[in-house]
Amino acid sequence: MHITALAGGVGGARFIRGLRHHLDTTPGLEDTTVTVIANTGDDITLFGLRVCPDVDTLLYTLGGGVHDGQGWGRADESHRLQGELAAYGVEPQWFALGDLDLGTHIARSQWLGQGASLSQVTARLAERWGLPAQRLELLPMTDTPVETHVVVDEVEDGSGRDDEVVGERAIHFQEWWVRHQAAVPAKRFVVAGLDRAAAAPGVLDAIRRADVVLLPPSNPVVSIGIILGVPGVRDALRGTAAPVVGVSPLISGRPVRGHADACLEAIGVEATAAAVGGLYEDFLDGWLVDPADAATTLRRARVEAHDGPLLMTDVEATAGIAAHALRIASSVPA
Ligand code: FO1
Repeated sequence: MHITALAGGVGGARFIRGLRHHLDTTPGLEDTTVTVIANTGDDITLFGLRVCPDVDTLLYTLGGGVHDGQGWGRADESHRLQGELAAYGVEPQWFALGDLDLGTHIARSQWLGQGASLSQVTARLAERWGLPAQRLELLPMTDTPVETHVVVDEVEDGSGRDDEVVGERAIHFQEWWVRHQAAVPAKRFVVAGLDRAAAAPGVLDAIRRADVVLLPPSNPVVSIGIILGVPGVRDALRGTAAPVVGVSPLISGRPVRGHADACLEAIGVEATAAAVGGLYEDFLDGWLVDPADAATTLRRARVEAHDGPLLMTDVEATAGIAAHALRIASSVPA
């Protein structure tokens, strides 16, 4: 069997780790191959280095090197180099880049500079993290450089209380997400380069050839939503013979971590499991929500809603969620 999943950062990576654990511990499913299509809208160039946060979160989580408490970055990390940059007053300092993590960004940037594509670079990084041996393929959604930017109000540098709005400005997604913790209202998201991006090699095929397509509980706006914006992806999802099953990223209207509610507010969508499912309803066959949201999820014409515990407390619990999503997929009429 071949499973294809669209994934963003921390939630997506943890879900894929649980999925792989379920497959590896279920007789008959061990040989299942999994293709993960990763969001690259979070990517940022810092200090001349190309940083791909969602790809790296997937690499480290699936490869066993992630800082589990954070969900991103490396375990046993140090920040000596960042300290040197701070001593020199090099900006920005609001994005923590650890010494081990910088190894990934230097390797990626060197290979990109030598003409390798992001897909080729990602495959080389995945090799080191042992993903092929786990029958896991990690594809960036596109090889075209794209970046999500957030449009916010530009205010007069006043006292801070009654600042007068004098316009708008776009800041990089990471500045909004990390430096401002999404506390500055996002007026809209703009993904530079997405309209002329081509799906990376293998991405559309992985959707069309899949036996099952899964949407992990990733951010529906800035992760899944960005992947859906790659030309051809949404059409492939609508056209695939495979059942498409998603897992709600909200429990009782709240994201377990991150700022999905702030992102949904920015696009005028209510922060409910039903509303998020509605964002995917043109291709979704099944939608798994937490029991807390079971009553509020409207049964859409063609989307079967199911409920089950969605808190990914550990790998076993996450494996159970993945198993439930696969059961839903197998119950979808061909
Ligand atoms: N998230 C933070 O909240 N603070 C950070 O300083 C930070 C640094 C960072 C460095 C590399 C990386 O791959 C991810 C990093 N993240 C950090 C997480 C990142 O902002 C988010 O995981 C994704 O971009 C959104 O899913």
